[in-house]
Amino acid sequence: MQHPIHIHGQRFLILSTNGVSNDNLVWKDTALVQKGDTMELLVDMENPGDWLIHCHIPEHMEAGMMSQFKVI
Ligand SMILES: [Cu+2]
Repeated sequence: MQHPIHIHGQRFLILSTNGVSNDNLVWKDTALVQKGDTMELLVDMENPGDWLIHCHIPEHMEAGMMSQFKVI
């Protein structure tokens, strides 16, 4: 199972996956996270407001893969 994790209102770089540095740094709003993976992100929090981070798969969102954050 994989999870397309989406962050609303901001952009981010994937710095590493499972401790392995990413040499192809590009701004994203969604990352495809494989089962058991750990990603290190650098999030550009320049867009104020109340935002969501969630998995794009509806069943996963309903199961709780969703959270809110505020940028002030
Ligand atoms: Cu998911």
